[in-house]
Amino acid sequence: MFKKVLIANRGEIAVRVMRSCREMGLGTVAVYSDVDAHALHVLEADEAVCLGQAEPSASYLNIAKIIEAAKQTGAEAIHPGYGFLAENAHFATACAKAGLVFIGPSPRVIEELGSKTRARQIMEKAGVPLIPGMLEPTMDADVLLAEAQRMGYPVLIKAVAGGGGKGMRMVAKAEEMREACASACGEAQKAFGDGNVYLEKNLIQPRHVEIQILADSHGNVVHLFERECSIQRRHQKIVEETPSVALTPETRQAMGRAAVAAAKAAGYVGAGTVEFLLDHDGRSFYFLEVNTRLQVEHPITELTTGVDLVRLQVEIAAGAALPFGQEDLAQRGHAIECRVYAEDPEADFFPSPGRLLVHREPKGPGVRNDCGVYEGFEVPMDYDPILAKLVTHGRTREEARQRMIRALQNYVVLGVKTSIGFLTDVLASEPFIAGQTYTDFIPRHFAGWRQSADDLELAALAYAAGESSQTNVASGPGKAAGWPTPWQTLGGWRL
Ligand code: MV4
Repeated sequence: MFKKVLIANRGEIAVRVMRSCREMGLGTVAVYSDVDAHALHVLEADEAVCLGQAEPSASYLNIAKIIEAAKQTGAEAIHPGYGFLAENAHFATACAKAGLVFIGPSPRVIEELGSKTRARQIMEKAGVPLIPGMLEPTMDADVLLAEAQRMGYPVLIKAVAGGGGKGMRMVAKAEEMREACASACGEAQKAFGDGNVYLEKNLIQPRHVEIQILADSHGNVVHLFERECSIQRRHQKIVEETPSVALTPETRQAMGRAAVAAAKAAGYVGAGTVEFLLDHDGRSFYFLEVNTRLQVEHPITELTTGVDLVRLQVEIAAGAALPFGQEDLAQRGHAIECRVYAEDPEADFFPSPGRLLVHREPKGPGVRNDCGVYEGFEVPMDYDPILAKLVTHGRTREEARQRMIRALQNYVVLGVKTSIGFLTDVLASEPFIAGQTYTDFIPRHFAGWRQSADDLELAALAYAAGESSQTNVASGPGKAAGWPTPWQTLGGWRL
C-alpha cells in the first residue's frame, strides 16, 4: 500500500478523498490555486502545494505542475477526483512515466471509452444492448442523412469525443440535417478538438439509470446496483437516488449484468459507472456511455451498499483484490442526494460566488453532508460553485425524502444565493413523490420557478425573532413551504 496520496482536485471531492485516506493511515497532499489558499481541502490535508493562478490551465489542469508536486512531496499515487484531469488519458500516462500510480483505469481504457463510437463498438461485441445508431464517426452530412433515413427520425447527433450533452443536436426531419450537422461538428471541434459526430435514434422521455461497477486488476468485476439520475438541468444532475423506482428486480439484475459485461469487455480496472437510458415504459434499457471516474453522486451507493468506494479505488490501484463478490452485495434502504450550489435558481441558476457569512450544516439520523466549504470561506468565481452534496438515507424512499426535506430546511447559508429552496420544492413536488422522474423533469415541472413571497416574509420574521428551530415538514405533495423555511430562504438573500 502507498504511504502518501496526492489529491489533484479541490472542494468537496478532495475533502471526501482525504477522509478515506486518513482512515487508511495514508498521508495526504493537497494542491491548490491562489484563490484556494484558505480552502477546506487545503486545511484538511497533511501537506499542501500551491500550483499557481486560479485559471485551471495554470493549476488544477496543469499536468506538469501536479506531477512535480507529487515528486516534491514524495506522494506515490494521485487521486484525480472528478472533473479536471479525472478522465484525461494524457494525465494517466504522465503519472505512469513519472513512476506515480494514477488512481483510475489505464490510459488505454480511458481513451477507448472516451470515444463514444469506440465504446459502442466494444459494447456491441460484448452483447450489451445499444441505442440504435452508428458505430463509425463522421463529419459528413450525407452519411448522417443516409443513416437517419435507415433508422427513422427523430435522431440525435452526438459528438464522438463528447458526453454530457455537449455538441448534441436533435434532428426531427431530413430538412434540418445539414444545418444541425454543421453546428454540432463545429461545437464538438471547439469543445473537444475533434469535430467527429455520429447518430443515435432519439428516445422519447427516457430515464437516466447508471450502474456503479468495481473491477480489480485480477479479473474480478462486481456491480453495486443503480443510481437514478434523471433529474437534470442542462445536463447537470441535481437530484439522484437509489434504488430507482422504475426498475423491477429482473431489469435491475439484467442491467447490473450488462454493466459487468461492459467492464469486462473494456478491460476495466477501478471504479466506474456504466450509464444507460431506460425506456419510458421501464422495460428496455440501452447503453449510453461509461464514465471512467468516481462520480459526484457516489455517496448514495455508499450509503445503500455500505461500501467505501474511495477506499476501494485506492486499494485496487495498489493491486489488492476485491474483498467481496457479487453475492455479498445488497441494497439496504433508500438514499437521495441533492447538489447544493452557490447559484441563483431565479436567475437561470447563474453562479453566486461570495463569502459565506453563515454556514450551518444540517444534522440528524440518516443525514450526510459531503461539504467543501466552511463559514467565512469565500466561494471563488473561478470554479464550479458546488458547496456540498446533501445525502439522506432511510429505510424507505419516503423516509429518505422526508429526511431530505428536513435537512434542506435546516441548512443555513447566508451571504450567497443557493439552490436549497429550489431543491426543497423539487423534493416536495407531486411528480417527485410519484416517482415520475424522467429526463424532462425540470423543464416540464419547474420551468420559471420562483421562491414564494410567503417564504421570504416568513423567513424574515423568523429570522428577526431568532426562530431557527423547525419541527414541521410537508408530508404530502405541494410546496414544502407554507411551513416556515426561514434559514434556507434567507440563504437567497445577499446580506
Ligand atoms: C439521449 C437521449 C435520448 N435518446 N440519447 C443527454 C446527455 C448525454 N449523457 C445523453 N443525453 C441524452 N441522450 C438518445 N439516443 C436523451 C438524452 C438526454 C438526457 C439524458 C439523461 C439525463 C437528462 C437528459 C436530458 C436531455 C436529454
